Amino acid sequence: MSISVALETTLLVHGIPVAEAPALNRELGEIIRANGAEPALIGVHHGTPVAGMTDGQLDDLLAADHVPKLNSANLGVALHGGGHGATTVSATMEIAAGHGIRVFATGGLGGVHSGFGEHLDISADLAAFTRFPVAVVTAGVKSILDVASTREALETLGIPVIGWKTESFPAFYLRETDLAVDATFTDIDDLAGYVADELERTGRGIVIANPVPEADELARGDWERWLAEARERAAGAAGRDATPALLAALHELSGGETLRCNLALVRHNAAVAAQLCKSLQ
Ligand code: PSU
Ligand code: MN
Repeated sequence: MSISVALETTLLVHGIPVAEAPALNRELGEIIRANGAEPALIGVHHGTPVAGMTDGQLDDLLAADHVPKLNSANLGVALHGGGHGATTVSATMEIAAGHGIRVFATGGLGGVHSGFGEHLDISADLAAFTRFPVAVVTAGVKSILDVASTREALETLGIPVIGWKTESFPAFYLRETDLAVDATFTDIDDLAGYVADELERTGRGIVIANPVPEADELARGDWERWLAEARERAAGAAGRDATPALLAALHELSGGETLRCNLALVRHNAAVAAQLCKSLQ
């Protein structure tokens, strides 16, 4: 089995300020190596899907104008067009699976949006779990979403939602919701045994929900205030622009508190993903 832990480029290119991206990428690589695995940053560079982007390739994406955000729908178009592209969870899972990579660390999954008018907006991230055999370590779904509807959608799609040391389905900036996981694991070798069997048995993906560390969680009251303001500020953004616009508005309105929390939970996910990857060897 692959010794690599996948990382995604959308988080770096569209999810945090560009100036923070090279340092976060380096740090995630160090965390993954310190926990016994190898990092593989996934993205599209000059029309080539890359699993294991170099610092120079990431710099090219960060310096380019309008790098498209790729999911399973527009990944092939970007490969055909020959430009750069930042992969979201779905496209990263697709490329990871093609390279035999079984573990992927991200921040938060996309899901069912709320507060954007009357039409549905459901991330391609969810359906990707029904197609690509990758275990994705995530701090739950971004709490900018309709978290309860997202949990139901995961259930509808038959996607296993596993809690790492938690019985509650976490919501990114918040450790707990009143929603449940399908099972809770507290031992990494036990988790690896289940993951290996499940990936092999089904050929589909698994959500590994890993709550943000206690010290980095946001206060619920602050969070609710910032979210309400950010929703107003990002109201003009729709479709693929919605998530980056909301995250950027939150980072600004919170004076960097949501960004600090976001970085902390991604680091934590990288550590757990690397431990899982090591135990899978
Ligand atoms: N996690 C983060 N920040 C992000 C994302 C995840 O901490 O920016 C990205 C992921 O790439 C995820 C995407 O797949 O947001 C979801 O976007 P959408 O809602 O448009 O599907
Ligand atoms: Mn969408």
